[in-house]
Amino acid sequence: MSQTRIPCLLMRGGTSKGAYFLAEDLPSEPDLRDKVLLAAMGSPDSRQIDGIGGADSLTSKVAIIRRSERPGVDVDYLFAQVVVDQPRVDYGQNCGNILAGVGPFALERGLVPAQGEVTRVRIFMENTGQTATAIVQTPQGEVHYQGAAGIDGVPGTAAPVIVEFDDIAGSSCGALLPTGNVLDLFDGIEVTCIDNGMPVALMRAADLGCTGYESREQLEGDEALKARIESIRLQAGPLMNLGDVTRRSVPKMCLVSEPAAGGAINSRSFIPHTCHASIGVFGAVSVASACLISGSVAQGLARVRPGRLLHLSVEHPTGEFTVELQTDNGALVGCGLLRTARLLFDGHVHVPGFIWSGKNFGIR
Ligand code: NQM
Repeated sequence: MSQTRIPCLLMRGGTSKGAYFLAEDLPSEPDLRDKVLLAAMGSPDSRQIDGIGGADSLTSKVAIIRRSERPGVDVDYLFAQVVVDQPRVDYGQNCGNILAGVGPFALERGLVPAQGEVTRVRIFMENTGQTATAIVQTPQGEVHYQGAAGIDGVPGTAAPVIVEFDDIAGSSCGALLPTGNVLDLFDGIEVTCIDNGMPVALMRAADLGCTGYESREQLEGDEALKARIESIRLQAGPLMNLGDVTRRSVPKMCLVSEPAAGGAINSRSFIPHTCHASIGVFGAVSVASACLISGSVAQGLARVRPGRLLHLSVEHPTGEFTVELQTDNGALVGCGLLRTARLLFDGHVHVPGFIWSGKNFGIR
């Protein structure tokens, strides 16, 4: 046999899609593992024609999961962004959408037993060193995928996966406001740099000559705008403690404007070079958090009712994303959100044997 068969579940997690692996089914050596992931997804190639990736950064994602040895944690989850058109796998960011499939995967693979109507799965997120709890529907002792929960950006409805976070401030940058300022000035544009789960640089859409309500395609096609945003990103990255971000997928860049559909704020996010079809999970948490920070570019535009438990609707190109924020004396103390996930395919992905001959070459 000239190919190596690797057990893999293909799952939709929130508004993303990815390949989910048990860590033990992949090579343990990181460089070899990256070669295997690139081959599995079909990168580098803008069409990913020779792999199972979907030729879009939102569908070229991988979750690597193992049983955890940490106290009070069920599984460790490492997120890998397989770059579509470059031979590169990026571990420098987390993904909250793919996270939504980690609880179901852990149950499917027997890493966690079903506990009743719902099962709480404690997940250590290796990319940022933080912990989340996913609440998965498990009536009759198995994962239930059908249900009535809808999320914008995904057709139809499915079973809810509630995800709760302990404390995700400064996940990658070390502080909620990593530059030490609420506002920074780059190329004459006021920017709020924030990290509540995801490093994001927020700008007022109007300051960049946009309405903020443009379609993804319109923004994608505006090369001059993208160049201005990239210039700001390259300056913001080092000040956010991310170092040189030329080849990194963070910080995400987000244009904000007043809500247009009854939400708290309107957004268009670049992740970082293409415009998101909706908005990333942690990206939305960071944008919602900025709405509460006095003097931020978001606060002046946002409509937020005061309270300790807030539901902030972040509008995006295909609808909205509601983030639950818990506050205490004005400080953020926790957050949660609703996602759905669905198992799409359970099988083996095949990679050429010359890339990796596998642990049990040809016998799985
Ligand atoms: O922000 C896209 C996505 C993401 C990441 C990206 C995400 C998050 O929509 O937590 O979910 O920002 O590259 O999957």
